[in-house]
Amino acid sequence: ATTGHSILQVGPVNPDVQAALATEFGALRLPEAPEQHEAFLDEYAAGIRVAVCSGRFGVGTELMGRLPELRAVVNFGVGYDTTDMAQARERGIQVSNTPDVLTDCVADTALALYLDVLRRISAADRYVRRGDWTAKGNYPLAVRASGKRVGILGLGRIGRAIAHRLEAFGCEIHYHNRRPVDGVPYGYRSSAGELAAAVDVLIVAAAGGPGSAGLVDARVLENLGPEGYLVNIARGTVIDEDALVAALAQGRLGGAGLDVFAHEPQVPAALLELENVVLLPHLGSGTVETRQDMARLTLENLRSFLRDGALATPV
Ligand code: 8YV
Repeated sequence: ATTGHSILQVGPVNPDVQAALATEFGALRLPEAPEQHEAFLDEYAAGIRVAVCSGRFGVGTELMGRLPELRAVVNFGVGYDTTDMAQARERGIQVSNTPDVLTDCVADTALALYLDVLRRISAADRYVRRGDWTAKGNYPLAVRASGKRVGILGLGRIGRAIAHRLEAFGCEIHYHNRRPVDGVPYGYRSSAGELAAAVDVLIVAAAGGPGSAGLVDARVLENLGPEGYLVNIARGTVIDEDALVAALAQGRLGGAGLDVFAHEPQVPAALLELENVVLLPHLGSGTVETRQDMARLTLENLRSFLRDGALATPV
């Protein structure tokens, strides 16, 4: 009763997970083309009890509404903002993610962006490759990265790992979170705007989803100012992307390091022109070791649910 068409793969997933789903679990796969969804769901929806998804492809409102027997959503990744959590809660559908195993790599990525955008590492690399070092001489001076005042927006597991790393750089850490966190030596600020006003660099590490959409708006960016920097390793939706692009294009923000965007894999064209912006293709957790751990944890959740009806790491 546990396999054979009761499991649905939604969107592309990690290759190890995909292989296990196909061979061990006989999972169905939602067709890639949206125009094929209706016919597919008419045929299979009634039997589906578990959905496995990842990244941009979650179990959204419409799809969840089409799966009357759905009992669990197993998400590869710590963020589950593409799954309709309100409906899941209402219908008693359990949801799991892959916390902890990716914390270090995502925090490392935040630090890489932090160092890159302040010290202009990627831009300087382009300078060398273009032959500008010989043609134009020394590269313009950058901004000191050690000892800065840094604001962490969202002091969860990843935010704390980022803060911990920045302590070693002699940074003064402030944070904003839905509620103050007990037992941390960092200064709490009661809003994103207040946090931005108090720091040189704002690092976004908040969960995505409806609760944080547009949290970093034009006002927050204004508080950060032309000497301020922004790093985002969370979700593109946490920032008003149009406001960010406008602020960067008009020099009202010092620079930005971005691993995530509002409409991935689309990156606003205006950003491609800017030397003070570092752009990454959502690779925060993207190392061999971490993706293996995430795959293992995803399958552990699936097996645990099929065996006991309980997920290993429910959200
Ligand atoms: C993605 C992530 O899940 O964990 C998250 O929330 O954003 C990433 O690890 C990964 O890119 C797979 O889509």
